[in-house]
Amino acid sequence: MERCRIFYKFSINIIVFLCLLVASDGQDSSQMAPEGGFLKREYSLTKPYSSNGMTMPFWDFRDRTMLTNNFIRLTSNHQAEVGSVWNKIPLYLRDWEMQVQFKVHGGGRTLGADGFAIWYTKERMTPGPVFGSRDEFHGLGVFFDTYKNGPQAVTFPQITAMVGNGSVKYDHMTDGKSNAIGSCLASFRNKDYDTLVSIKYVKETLQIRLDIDGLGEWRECFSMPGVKLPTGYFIGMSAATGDLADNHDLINVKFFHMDAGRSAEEEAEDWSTVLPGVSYLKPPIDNRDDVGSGDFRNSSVSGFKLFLLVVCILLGVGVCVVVGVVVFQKRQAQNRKRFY
Ligand SMILES: *[C@@H]1O[C@H](CO)[C@@H](O)[C@H](O)[C@H]1NC(C)=O
Ligand SMILES: [Ca+2]
Repeated sequence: MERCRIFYKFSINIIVFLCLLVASDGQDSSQMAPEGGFLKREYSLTKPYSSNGMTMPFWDFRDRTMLTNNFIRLTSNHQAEVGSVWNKIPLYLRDWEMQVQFKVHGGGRTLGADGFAIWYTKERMTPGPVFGSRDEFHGLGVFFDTYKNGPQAVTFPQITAMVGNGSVKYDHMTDGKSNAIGSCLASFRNKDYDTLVSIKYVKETLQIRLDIDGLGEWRECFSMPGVKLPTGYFIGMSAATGDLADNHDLINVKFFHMDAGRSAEEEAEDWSTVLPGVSYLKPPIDNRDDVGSGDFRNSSVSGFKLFLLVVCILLGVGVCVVVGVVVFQKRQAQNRKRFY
């Protein structure tokens, strides 16, 4: 009888554990490793960010940036602030994907400013006029622009991306549109749910996807082939406020090395001297103001999880029946013993 009870408890524990595992579909799976992706801890930024509140192992920060237990605040909801975090280790991987969970929120119900940027650049830790960081940069800038500076009739916020070669300036008067390699509208301010962006750079194609509707799926902002970015640059994030302001918070950064199936010769090539740029002379901008419908982020997983859930329930029912029968039989046997 005692052995039976222990077995019963053990089985229930296993089942509860399995079911919890299957059911815990929220936070974690939203940033599961993409197919062919390997998490690189030294380029990621996850909680706890810091053991002492002052330093982070792989990242530096400056200006108004503030570390808390649950987020990194690049700027707070005050006028004329800048802040940034920068990774310390030059990145020598050619194919990667970066998933960033962020939160932009402030008192202005419809208006905030100026936005934040995610960088992959030669320069680091240099404040300036482009979302809190320097202009005439070498490399990639992805801008989450919440304030319309230019006269063009478009809705905001919008996301634009630019590849700089060190001599091109970010164009504030067109909100970066005049030299953008792609853009899309994206309403990411003041959301109650998680907002995420994926920046994927594999085989010289830059793809930007968003999960900002609380649906747990990626939809494409834009995709651009022929983007040349050398290795050896730095990852960073910066933000700025102006007359209007917002809290610009980073929740986490998950960085994956992507297996692009490159040949050994390709792997051996030195890509640190490549000039940043785009193969196309006239990049097709303005063609993607509407974000397309994306694939379900977890679709392949959902099927598997459903299967696990069914197995889990069947297992639970099975064990309950077996244990019930065993207990019943033992009771019967004991009753019989008592009678005779
Ligand atoms: C950078 O790009 C601009 C615009 O495409 C071009 O005019 C300039 O010559 C380039 N500079 C370098 C150093 O390649
Ligand atoms: Ca702007």
